[in-house]
Amino acid sequence: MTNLSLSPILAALPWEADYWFPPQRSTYAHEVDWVYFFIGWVSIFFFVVIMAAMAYFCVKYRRRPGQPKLKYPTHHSGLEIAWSILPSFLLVYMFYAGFISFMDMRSMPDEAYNIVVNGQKWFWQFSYDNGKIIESGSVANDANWNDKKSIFAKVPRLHVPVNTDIVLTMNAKDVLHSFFIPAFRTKQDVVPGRYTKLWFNANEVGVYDVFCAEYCGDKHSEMLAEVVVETQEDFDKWYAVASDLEQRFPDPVKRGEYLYSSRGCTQCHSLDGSTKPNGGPSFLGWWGKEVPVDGQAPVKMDENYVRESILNPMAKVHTGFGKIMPAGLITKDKEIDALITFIRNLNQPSKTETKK
Ligand code: HEC
Ligand SMILES: [Cu+2]
Repeated sequence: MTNLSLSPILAALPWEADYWFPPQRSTYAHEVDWVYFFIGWVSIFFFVVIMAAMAYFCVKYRRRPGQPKLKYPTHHSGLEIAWSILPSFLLVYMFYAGFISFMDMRSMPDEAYNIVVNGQKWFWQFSYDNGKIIESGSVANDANWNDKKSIFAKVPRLHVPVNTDIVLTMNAKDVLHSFFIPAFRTKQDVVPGRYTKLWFNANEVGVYDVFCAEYCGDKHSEMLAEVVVETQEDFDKWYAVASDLEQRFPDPVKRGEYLYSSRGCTQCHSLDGSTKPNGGPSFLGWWGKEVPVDGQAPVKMDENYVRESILNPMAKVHTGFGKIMPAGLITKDKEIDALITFIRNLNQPSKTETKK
């Protein structure tokens, strides 16, 4: 894209990027490195030349005993114009090279694969295709996470196809975060109340680290993720499985738990009997009991009540709680079934449903 003709030659030299940085794995990574190393080496070159000349002149023209003080030149227009104008070509080139690759990184490609990124204390969430799949670090029972045993076991993974333009539309729920993929040489602030975008085209299959690059509190350093770059074929396979919750979580309790933690219920409903501030009743404790309801006779909390509460939260409002539960968080019958199983199981663990 950019005509930085020297860069392939320089890229082949041992002192270039790979020695200092992670491998260049996006289409624009080499441009970023080129500008960085160009400025770096120009600075080193002039530093060495100027320091050496200064040291040499200090010795050569030092004042010797008995030597009269010499008159020295005060001004030389030709020299001064030369040392102002010549380096300005270098500076203009530095600006040009940086600006061109910056513009390249900041102009979103027209046709791209779109993924929504949510940053919040202290995890990343990736939503594909109208929220059909949410890859989230808050649930650790995805097969992908089980093959790792460290604290990184819950790291959410952003799956993308190789050699494809990907646009991330990003938003933060609480404070400023920053989405940083060192191997792609790209970084973008993720801001509450505003969407920011970032694009990349990964050029090699592999798994690459993602960091939060904006200090966002206690566990900032644990706000990790990974980008999984795979062939279109592998990506399609992953997508098919990931978008089919029944295949991904064959156990309906696990499926219900996944829905609970990925569709926002966690914000208002606890699983331990406690009431969240400005939230709703806990999922633990009411199953099978008579629930007091505003302006109507009490209803028993059973499958039908839970179903109605999810589809039409205002139909019966649990006394003592506000009319704040949004409708439409879960609408598919199968998903509601799984959630009901999860809530029932929480209150009456059944051996058949939880056994491995
Ligand atoms: C913004 C807060 C909020 C969110 C998010 C929320 N709820 Fe609720 N929910 C409430 C409140 C408040 C009540 C009690 C008032 C009412 O019945 O509408 C309630 C009631 C319920 C009830 C009836 C329980 C009872 O004891 O009466 C069920 C079941 C339920 N919610 C399920 C869900 C599920 C499933 C989700 C996630 C998909 C969810 N809620 C998300 C606030 C929320
Ligand atoms: Cu952060």
